[in-house]
Amino acid sequence: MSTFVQITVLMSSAIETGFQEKIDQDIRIEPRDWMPEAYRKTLIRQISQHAHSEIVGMLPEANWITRAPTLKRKATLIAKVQDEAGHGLYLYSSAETLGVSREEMIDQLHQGKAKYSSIFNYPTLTWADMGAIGWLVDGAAIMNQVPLCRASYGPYARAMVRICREESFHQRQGFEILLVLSKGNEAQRRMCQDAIDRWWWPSVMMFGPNDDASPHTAQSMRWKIKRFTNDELRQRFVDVCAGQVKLLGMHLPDPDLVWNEARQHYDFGPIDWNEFREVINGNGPCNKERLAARVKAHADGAWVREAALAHAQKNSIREKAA
Ligand code: BYC
Repeated sequence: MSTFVQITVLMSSAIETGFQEKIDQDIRIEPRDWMPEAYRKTLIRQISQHAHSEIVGMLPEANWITRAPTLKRKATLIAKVQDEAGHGLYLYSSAETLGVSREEMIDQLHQGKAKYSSIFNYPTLTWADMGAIGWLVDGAAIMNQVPLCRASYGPYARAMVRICREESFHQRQGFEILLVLSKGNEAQRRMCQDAIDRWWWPSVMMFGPNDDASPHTAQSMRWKIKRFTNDELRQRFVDVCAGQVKLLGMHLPDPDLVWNEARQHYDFGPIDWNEFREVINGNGPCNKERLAARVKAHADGAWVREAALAHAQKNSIREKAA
């Protein structure tokens, strides 16, 4: 090895060590800082998948805007769906600071090359599903996303602060929908339990594969992108929900759910990983429908993007002329 190559190798390993030291000292990494290529790629993968999840996640709930039972419920649901759009936009902007364009990310989603959360490939069959999504899906999202407010990459962590505040409102509005149904008549109580039965296991799966089957967790923990493992967060979620479901007078659909005094946690039954794999590989109940709806919405919105661009160009010409 020539002296020049030796010096280059030594320098790059010193830079990489310096990077990890910054992470270890909880110093945020910002867009202009040096970062290993694999760190950048991991962030683009995770943040873009997260952004796609927010945008695709608008679809199951938007389905119920016209059928919400009261004007107040309708206004709240519209606001919630609008919030998800905002979350998607902060996250796309955050990923763009890593050198990927929004068009590239959206193309990958539309071509079926990018993942989005498994949970949004399930149908919303009744009004109670709006409650179950708020309580369980947003509840799982909060459990996963509060630690992301301390992620090592600045733009991602800062986007997550606002997102988490809004998610906690979403979670409460969902729980309140179920609380009202749980105090209603027999049919309403059945609807409430049925929604919990259908959304429970898919929500438990949202945290991703078990730690020993998760290819990315160990490195993402070293880089402090993730602060807790998939299984740690899943366990916290089960523990919280097992308590909250009692307030509804309902039950979680898991005969193996039992408090374990020694562990100080709830034990729970086996997860159907086969179902999870099918859903993330495009074969869930609604994958095709969701992607087709996104592609259509993007095509239908082309004129809005073109008009906004033309308007901005016209304004900038006027400003320069003034
Ligand atoms: N669905 O090694 P792993 C929301 C993939 S938005 C689909 O553990 P990682 C909301 C994973 O991507 C909810 N795919 O990966 C919105 C990886 O595949 P690739 C979304 C999943 O990244 C609107 C492979 O499995 N939240 O809550 O270390 C309305 C191996 O997994 C899933 C976020 O995106 C899944 N559930 O950990 C209401 C949060 N799980 O990329 C609510 C940010 C795993 O190798 N993301 N995979 O092809 C994260 O925290 C992490 O990316 C995950 C996975 C915990 C999800």
